[in-house]
Amino acid sequence: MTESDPADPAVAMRAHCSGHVAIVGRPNVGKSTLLNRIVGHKLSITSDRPQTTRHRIVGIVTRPDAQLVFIDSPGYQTRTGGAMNRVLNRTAVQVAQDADVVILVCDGRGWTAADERIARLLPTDRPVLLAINKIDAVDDKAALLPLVQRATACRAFDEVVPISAKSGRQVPLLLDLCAARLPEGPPMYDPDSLTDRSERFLAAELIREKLFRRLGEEVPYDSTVEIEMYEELPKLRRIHAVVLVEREGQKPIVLGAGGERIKRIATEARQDLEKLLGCKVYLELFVKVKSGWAATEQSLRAYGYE
Ligand SMILES: Nc1nc2c(ncn2[C@@H]2O[C@H](COP(=O)(O)OP(=O)(O)OP(=O)(O)O)[C@@H](O)[C@H]2O)c(=O)[nH]1
Ligand SMILES: [Mg+2]
Repeated sequence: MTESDPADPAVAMRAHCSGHVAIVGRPNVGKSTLLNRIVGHKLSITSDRPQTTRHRIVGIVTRPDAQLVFIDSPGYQTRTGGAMNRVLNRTAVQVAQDADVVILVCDGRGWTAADERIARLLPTDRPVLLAINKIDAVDDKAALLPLVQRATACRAFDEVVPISAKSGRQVPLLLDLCAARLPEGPPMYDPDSLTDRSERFLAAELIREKLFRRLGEEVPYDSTVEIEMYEELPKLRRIHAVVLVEREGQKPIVLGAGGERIKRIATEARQDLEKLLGCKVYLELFVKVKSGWAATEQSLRAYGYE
């Protein structure tokens, strides 16, 4: 492990570096889990369902020698789809194009045709690192060798690093390999900043995470969350939020029997938010039907999807 030590003369002599590191890959490989592990806070929502992330999420790491600005992206869809898929794919490609360094994340349990298509889409004029994630779930480590061979057959990688975003294994090494490839420059953000996203945005995202974790098949994909009121008081946040669903029949699913499911969703989101913000949160959650909220790129923009 090559964690940087500011007392090390080689590190002390290097000029300060800063830049953007894109985290890209197909859905569900652990990109958001990796971002959260790197930053040490839950900034990006995660679930065991594909297409959980819908926005670019910034996570900032400030060290004595470098400031690394990581950008989590929506999982790149290789099947064709509607307006949401187009918007998500555009974001994923843009994130890689705007970065100084790219981390392509794949699942150590197998390299797929979807991984290959994404690998070929990535820029060829800047460093691309392959992070083989979920190695905690790979019993036979020898099976990683054919995966590396298949991955490197479709493009060159600057480094190949097996990691576990879940346990944190080899994540410090990945961080150092990224830092070593950033251009010289001063910090871009205040050293205390963790993200460029507002509390209001993070609150909506944490609620959306609970929809993904608590609701069955299609409802999370047909939902979004809007913050109707966000009041910032000393050591307290008062929030009114609405879960928007596509169809009338989805409303009782979100509510659950006697409103028990929405209550649980609100409680879990509130607890996560209190942990992230370090203050008390009052959260009131409602559900409304808004047909067609995701039908077109224009309507998606109205709900904050770039
Ligand atoms: N065993 C294991 N599971 C992991 C690891 N990293 C992530 N996961 C799990 O993989 C699932 C997907 O993780 P996410 O971080 O949401 O994946 P993602 O790539 O951001 O997914 P999208 O946003 O949908 O593209 C979750 O159930 C995670 O807990 C890991 O290192 N080991
Ligand atoms: Mg994600």
